[in-house]
Amino acid sequence: MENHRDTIEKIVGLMNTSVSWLVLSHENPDGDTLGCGVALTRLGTRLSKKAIHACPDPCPARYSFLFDGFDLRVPENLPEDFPGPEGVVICVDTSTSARTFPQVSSRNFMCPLVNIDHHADNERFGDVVWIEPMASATGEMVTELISESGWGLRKDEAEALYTALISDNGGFSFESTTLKSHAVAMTLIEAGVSPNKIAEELNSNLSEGILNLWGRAMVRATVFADGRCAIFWLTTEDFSQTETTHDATENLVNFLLRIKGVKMAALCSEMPGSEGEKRVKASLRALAPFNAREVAVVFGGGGHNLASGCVFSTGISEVVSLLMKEMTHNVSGFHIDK
Ligand SMILES: [Mn+2]
Repeated sequence: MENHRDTIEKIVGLMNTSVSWLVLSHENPDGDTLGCGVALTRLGTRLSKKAIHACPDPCPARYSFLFDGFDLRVPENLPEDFPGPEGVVICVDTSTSARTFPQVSSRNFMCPLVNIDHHADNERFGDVVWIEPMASATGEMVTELISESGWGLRKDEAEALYTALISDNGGFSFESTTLKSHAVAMTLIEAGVSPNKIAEELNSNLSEGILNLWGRAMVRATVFADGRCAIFWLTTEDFSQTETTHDATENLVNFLLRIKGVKMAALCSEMPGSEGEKRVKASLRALAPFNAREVAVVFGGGGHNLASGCVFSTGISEVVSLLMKEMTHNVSGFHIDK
């Protein structure tokens, strides 16, 4: 197997020789994919590349502070002539090509495609593929890439990467956090990041509507499977009546893991579907050694062992009971010391 340093060298070489970079974030973007995208496009612009950052969905309000003076393009489809034969396409934090623009699946580019990600189930699309399942965020990897490159790291780039890092590892609190996560933070703080400033940007940006939405979920919190699992849900009416959108639920599911004894949690939310048809998205979280991905996979989803998701086209009450059954089944095989 190829050494990861060789892969980094290959990616740095490609980025150096390319005149244009197209950086792609995944659908329903989170802090990790957006932070990495912002850092790379700012870096590209600093290196006199033509750098564009695009995403199939708009940026949630809580990450808008990252985009001061820089654009996130949200096109229906990517321009056909960009980045062109002398360019490079870089997908960040994107486990499957279906989670980004259709051109990635159809390989409709005249230039190489680089895939940088930390999802263990990444389908390894692209010409140069770098996957580190041990990284707590793709931001960890992009920081390493830039550190190895000799390009230096400007403060605003480091702030975007620090945002990526802490939004994916829960401010160094998740199981995925390692010594390396902290070493990367040191690199970013050395480049001028104020941890307090970024934490404030991320944490102190709620609205009355978001609190009301969360309240609706929380009053429905249901503990089951001998206290090991918990679930709650939100309907389209909950979103419309609180004037919120689905991105107000990012990390909401983690609240359930704060119930003492709960090892696996799920949030089910109704999403607006086409032609009035309802879709339900489930976000699952687990504490090791429990495995949220195993449950998501049963319903055609995927993700990390401790954070996964799946989408249903059945009604929400059916989704809740299906998940309760599967989660109960999944955790019942475990015997853990209390
Ligand atoms: Mn990530």
